[in-house]
Amino acid sequence: LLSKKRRDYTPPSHTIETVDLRFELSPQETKVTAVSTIKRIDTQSSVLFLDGKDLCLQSIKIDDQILTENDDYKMLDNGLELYTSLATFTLTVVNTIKPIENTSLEGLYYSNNAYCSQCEAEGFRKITYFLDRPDVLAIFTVSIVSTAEADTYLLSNGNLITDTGFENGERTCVWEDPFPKPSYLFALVAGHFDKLVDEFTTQSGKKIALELFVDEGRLGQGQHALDSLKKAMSWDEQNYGLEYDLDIYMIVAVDFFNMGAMENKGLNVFNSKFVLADAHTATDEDYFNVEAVIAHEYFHNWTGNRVTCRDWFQLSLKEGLTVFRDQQFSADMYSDLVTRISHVNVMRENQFAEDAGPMSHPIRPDEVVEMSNFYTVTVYNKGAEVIRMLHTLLGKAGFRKGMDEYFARHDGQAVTCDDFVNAMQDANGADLSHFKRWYSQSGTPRVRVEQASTGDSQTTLSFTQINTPTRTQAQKQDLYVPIKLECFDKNGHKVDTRLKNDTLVMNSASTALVLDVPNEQITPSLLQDFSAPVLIEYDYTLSQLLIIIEFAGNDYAKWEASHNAYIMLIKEIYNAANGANNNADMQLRQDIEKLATAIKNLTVAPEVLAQILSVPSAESLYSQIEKVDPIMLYHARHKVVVQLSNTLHHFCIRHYLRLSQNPRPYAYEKQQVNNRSLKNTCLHLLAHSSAETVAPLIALQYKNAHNMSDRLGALKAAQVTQDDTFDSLMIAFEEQFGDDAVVMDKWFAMQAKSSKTDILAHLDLLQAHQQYSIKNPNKVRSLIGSFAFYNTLGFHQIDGSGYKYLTDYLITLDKVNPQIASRLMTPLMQFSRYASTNQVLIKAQLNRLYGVKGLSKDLFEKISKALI
Ligand code: B3K
Ligand code: ZN
Repeated sequence: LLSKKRRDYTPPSHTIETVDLRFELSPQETKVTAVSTIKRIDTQSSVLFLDGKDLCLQSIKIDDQILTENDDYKMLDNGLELYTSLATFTLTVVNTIKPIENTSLEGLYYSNNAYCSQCEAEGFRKITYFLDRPDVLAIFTVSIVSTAEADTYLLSNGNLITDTGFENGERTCVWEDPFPKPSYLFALVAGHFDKLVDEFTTQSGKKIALELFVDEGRLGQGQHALDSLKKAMSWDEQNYGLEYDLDIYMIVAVDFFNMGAMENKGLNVFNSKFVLADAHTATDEDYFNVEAVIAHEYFHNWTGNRVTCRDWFQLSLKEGLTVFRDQQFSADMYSDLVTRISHVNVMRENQFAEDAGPMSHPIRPDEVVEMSNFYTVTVYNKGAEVIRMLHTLLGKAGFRKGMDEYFARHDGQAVTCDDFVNAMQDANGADLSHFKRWYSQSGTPRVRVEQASTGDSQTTLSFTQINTPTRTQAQKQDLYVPIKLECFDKNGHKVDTRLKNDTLVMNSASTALVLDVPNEQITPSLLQDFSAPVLIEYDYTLSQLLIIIEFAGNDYAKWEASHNAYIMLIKEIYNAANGANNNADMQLRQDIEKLATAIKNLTVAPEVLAQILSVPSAESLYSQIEKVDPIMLYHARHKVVVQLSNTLHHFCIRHYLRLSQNPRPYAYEKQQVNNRSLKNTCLHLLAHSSAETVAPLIALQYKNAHNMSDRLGALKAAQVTQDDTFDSLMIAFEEQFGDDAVVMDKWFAMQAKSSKTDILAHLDLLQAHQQYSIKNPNKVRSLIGSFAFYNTLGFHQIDGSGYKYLTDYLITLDKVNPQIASRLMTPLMQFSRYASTNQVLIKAQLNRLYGVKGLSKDLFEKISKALI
């Protein structure tokens, strides 16, 4: 399979200055006419290559001359080659496409009675022949013609300049986007929607019309999205001085969408999951996510659209930066700590795994077969961590100066990650050449921290980076690693480290820190706030972790220490199950007792306590144990949770009852969210205890729930108890929400995570459910995705039937939607972290998949990497 390499970049031979697109819509066959004004850039060039895929060409013209195949142009597998030496010309291409047959949801597709487009990264070539690359920026004018009166909205980017209304059997709307943009930012949506309108006045006094389009009957679920948009708009003005630039901002919510949302200029398309929210149907977490994704797409208007990527290897230029910006925004809107913890968990559960597996790549990849495969946690989340380190190193004001410089230099351009770092560097007079290695190096650095006496009264902490070779990079370099830390003495007093901002900056492979306190008294709290995307290796004792929990001045450090304590205990039980320690159970009881006492003594905010009471997921533990047996790890973790639950029973009951009293009408506001979070964390933990008092509490909470957070909280707790309550609540849930597609995704996910022994037969039944469709990515992710990613006992069955089930599904799904199939493959990709029995079983399935004829590029790229 042909791969593209970053180092092979060449500028385009031609550029397209303007394009007039005309769509004559029909689900079966839509006619597309593209009239482009083209300018030759490379004066040597007599060939223009245009990308095209799954298109039916009708005619092609240069200026007024109709071209003939083979003489004037040649059809190739992936586009067409046009022979011309003209310096400027007008190209007219007419072709047809079949939206209704497009189940890949890339290009223009028709689903739920509406047309919708998705062009990033390389989907525009499925609409017309074009220079479908991000460094060709054109001014788009789009005419949409519909003969269906039911299509109440015909939308595209920019401003509506003509609407003929429905007359003589058709209607035409014309849109003009004054900002030159690459083809991946083009969008078209047409169909019937309900519309919610609002308004925003920018800091310079310009009025912007805000329009939100949702399925009929769902207007009541749209206000939170619009409110979030307004918050994001003012946040970007206040924090980065960035204002919106068109007169109108439209968001459309659709049920069939491959990812979360898409930042098309002036016309965002959203997965309805990230728009629709009301108390009845959305949890606090859903509210949080809607706000974050709305903000993310809005922030792209500057970081992505006004300044875009030169080529797709530079994807992190816009994604890492925009994720960092949305993380900052979420932290400001809600809670710094909880926001940070949720993003750190993503790094540890998903990104570290990706970076240790066959798909490991730098945040700026060097080689790509299918670009869709590189919208990864590495490019997005590790990319954001790299930006965060820049922010740490340059400080808030320095970072802002760099951003200002970046826009001053590059507004309206398609640029590279280097251009971004150079702007940061020059604006601050800094030397970031060493820092730039983060863009080229893959893998998670480990930082080994050792502590030793220096004389009688001093301690040396030595820090050593270990950068292990990955599949594509045998040689690794040391990186620039900022490590935020505090040290405590045996009384919990903070030791003076003489570090600026409590941050030790490693700018070589190893470094040391000398402290004026004897060795046996020192407890370091390392990598506070997850100041770098690295793994820390330091052998804590439980007493040290308890000191941090008790004395650390910041909540992140307390959470991290409790997290490390859980990991330590789970590992001990896991190893004991291997026969290493017969006293393990007794030891666990004693240790949990100590940990529980420390937790009970804390005086922290409810959301902090909720985090501290949350035992790390099994997934985040995989990177902690070599060749892990997932089922054994599951049981070890479960044992720790049960012990914690029994030990903290009264404590949790007390909090639970206190927080359950006199609920106020639901609002998504800090205090309520934080209290609900602690309440439901307590209930979930209580569900693990052997006390019989818990089941009635769960049932009662479900019955009285007046919002989705409490309802789902009860349901999740019921799932832990594994009794009949769970099944009956699930039936009640389905009766109540059966016709709400977004809510039913929660139900499918709960079903998929069930520990029923006949889970595979159960999954078959669920696939036959009337709400389920293999064509709907949300459904596939909820059911098959939740099973493969989170149902440890079901997926890792020792006869390999879980792996086989997923593989069978992938074979079918790949023909429907390769992008979703490729995402769903992830659990198989990470086989090398499991015990050899599991590895053999997974590899057998990968081999089977490899043998399937006509596999998509998406799957093929991943399997070949996994099997090499
Ligand atoms: N830029 C889009 C992602 C497009 C994915 C294409 N396979 C959404 C986002 O990151 O905002
Ligand atoms: Zn993005």
